[in-house]
Amino acid sequence: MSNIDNIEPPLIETKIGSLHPINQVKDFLLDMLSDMGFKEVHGPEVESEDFNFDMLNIKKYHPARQMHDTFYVNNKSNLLRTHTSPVQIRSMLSEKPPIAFTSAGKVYRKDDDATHLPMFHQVEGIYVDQNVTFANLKDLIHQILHKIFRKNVEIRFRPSYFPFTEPSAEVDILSENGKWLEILGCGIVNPIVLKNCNIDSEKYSGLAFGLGVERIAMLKYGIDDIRDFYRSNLDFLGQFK
Ligand code: 2NL
Repeated sequence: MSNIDNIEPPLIETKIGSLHPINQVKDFLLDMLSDMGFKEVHGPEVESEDFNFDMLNIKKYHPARQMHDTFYVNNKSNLLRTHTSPVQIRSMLSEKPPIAFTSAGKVYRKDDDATHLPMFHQVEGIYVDQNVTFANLKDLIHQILHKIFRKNVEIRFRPSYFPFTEPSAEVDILSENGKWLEILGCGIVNPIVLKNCNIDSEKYSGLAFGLGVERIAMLKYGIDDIRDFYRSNLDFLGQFK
């Protein structure tokens, strides 16, 4: 009586996964920068103090060096990178200008609240050539932000300070409710950093920028708690398919 043809497998509901929203935004940024001629470079997440700090003109007693910001391993000689800049430093030591690099990935800082996490993702870019000016930087940042947000989004450059750029600026966008929101940091590469990489700072100049991927994703999708990205809640993550 039994016939093998009558046997059917049980119906199993399958859920199709998708790329995490942070990786979607990261890949979007890297693809856009790749189209503009930036080459992605890679490096380690465990760094030396030298590449993470000294080479970037962050001197021994700079506040960013204090133990409360940085996760040290092996009693202080190594650390978890606090930004992706050391990847670009390594690449500048092995390739001569003109260069245009992007570096992206996880970075670590001792932070933990609704807008800061001990691990977040950064995308950085650096371009070093003859006659690179602040006008080139402004133009590039405008192009980037118009691609990420509305075509005519309003942007403002605010003077700021980073040890590795001079001059430095933070860039804000005007949100729908009329508030200025900080979106990225940038500047002209400090000649000290070029010299540290054996690049002639009389002949060459550079522009650089760095942005937080979680921050861009929060602004793009209107999310106000950064921790939502890492709760592994499939109802939340499923919205970004
Ligand atoms: C921020 C600001 C920034 C850079 C990153 C950079 C890298 C090298 C040399 C000089 Cl190798 N500068 N990167 C420059 C300015 C700002 O990031 O707020 N990031 C989340």
